[in-house]
Amino acid sequence: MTEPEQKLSLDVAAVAKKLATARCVAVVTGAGVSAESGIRTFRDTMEGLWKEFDAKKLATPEAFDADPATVSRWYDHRRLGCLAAEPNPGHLALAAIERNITSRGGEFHLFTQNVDRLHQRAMTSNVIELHGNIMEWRCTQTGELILLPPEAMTVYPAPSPFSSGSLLRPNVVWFGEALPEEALIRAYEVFPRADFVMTVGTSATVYPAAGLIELCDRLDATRVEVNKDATPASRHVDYSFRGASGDLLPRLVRAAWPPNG
Ligand code: BJW
Repeated sequence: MTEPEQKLSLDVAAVAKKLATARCVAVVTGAGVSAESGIRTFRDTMEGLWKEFDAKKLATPEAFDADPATVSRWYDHRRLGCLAAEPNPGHLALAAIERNITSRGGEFHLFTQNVDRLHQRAMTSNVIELHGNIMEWRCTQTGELILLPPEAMTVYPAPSPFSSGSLLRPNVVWFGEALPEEALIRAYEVFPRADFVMTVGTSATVYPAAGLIELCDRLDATRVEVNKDATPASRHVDYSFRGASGDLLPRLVRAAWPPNG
């Protein structure tokens, strides 16, 4: 075994030991977790017909007001991509962590910035959506929600069935919009008291999600990052694992709860 591999094994074993005895686990995930399901990360999302657009400019209320047809078409395109995708070993490992922690009376909270619903489809129960989800759309006038059928919309932008003259927009949180209040209240309640916090597959550049891991107050807490690259969160953690979440998270689960252990 090379020296870096040896260090990784030792670190995984040390983190797994902490994880296996944690009482309250809080995780924040981002687009990197879904990359191995074939969903492009937010900052790498533009391909094909969308190459000339900038995701950061489309994900705003101003963009929707200026050009609702283009923004609706982009989100519908992404919604169909999410529906066609399947949870990957990273999603499944997080669901396994939840099962192991809660089966012995611990708490597990998964805060996700992802709008793709893959954590729920991987059977994680306690998923808190920080940025909404792309499957539901809402009336711009009344706020009523509708779960769209699994095929492309017929017209962009889609008229709202709830209020004449209004439109449907994706039920996601755009730049400059407030996150769901209940989700933030939960995050500000859970992170300070968690004894194991982990950030996975996020560039940790979009607030307030990027700051959640820093809310962890306990001196005895274990702070972990799993990401292909270094991020601003890397300097706030005890362990920064560099690699794919679909490899590293299952490895952590196997070390924490060995199959024959
Ligand atoms: C892998 C991998 C693999 C790849 N394995 N890893 C404080 C300071 C400065 C600015 C602000 C601040 N507070 C608020 C702001 C403004 C703003 C903000 O943060 N701006 C920054 C750009 C500076 N925040 C907001 O506007 C938020 N609202 C707000 O604060 O409201 C206040 C308010 C209060 C009251 C009334 C009104 C307002 C809202 C933020 C909403 C963000 N929405 C989006 C779009 C959602 C819909 C959509 O998907 O289109 O959410 S933006 C986009 O970024 C999306 C993502 O959830 C989010 C985070 O991206 P993520 O998940 O980190 O993805 P990437 O692509 O950036 O990174 C992927 C990572 O994975 C990379 O690191 C890869 O290396 C890694 N990776 N493959 C492991 N296999």
